[in-house]
Amino acid sequence: MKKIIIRKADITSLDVDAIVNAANKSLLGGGGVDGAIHRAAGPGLLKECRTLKGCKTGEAKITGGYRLPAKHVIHAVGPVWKGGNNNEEKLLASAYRNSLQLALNEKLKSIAFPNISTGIYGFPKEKAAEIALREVKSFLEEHTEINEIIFSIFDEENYNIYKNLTG
Ligand code: AR6
Repeated sequence: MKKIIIRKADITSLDVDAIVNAANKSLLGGGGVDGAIHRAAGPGLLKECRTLKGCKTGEAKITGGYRLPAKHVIHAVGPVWKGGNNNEEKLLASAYRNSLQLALNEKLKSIAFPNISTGIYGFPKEKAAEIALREVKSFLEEHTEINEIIFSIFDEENYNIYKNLTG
């Protein structure tokens, strides 16, 4: 557990090996945390994203960090919540797992996550937090190379949920 850190923070301010973006399938930017990351990184990020040709839901792709303090951005596409019977939970779990696998492949040691899918995409926050924590914990147990996972939390509701779940 000591490798998992819960922080109230704007993810664009974090000096880590990679921040994860809650992107959409186009990977060409949007609102929420995606918009904030693109604004802070500058136009080089969008230029590189255009070369990636999008990304499937539940998967992730990596780019440079450009003007961000973070060295890389891992663009993960979470599911849109459509009531819960459309594989949403599995797809959210894979978005976290695939992001961590990419970080591992690139030998990254510190990774910060936003609360994927819990904003515009409408995934219930408590359920999303349980999935995120479960996936991150089991990945860290299997892969000791990763030093630190930060949950960079923006809203009070998510912050309280994570604090309660991690004691
Ligand atoms: N730092 C950390 N977390 C943030 C920040 C920030 N600067 N800004 C917002 N959040 P959302 P989604 C939190 O809507 O639900 C975009 O248009 C926010 O409080 O950004 O996965 C994409 O292009 C919430 O808890 O992402 C997609 O089309 C969390 O980030 C779509 O939104 C995720 O909220 C993705 O929707």
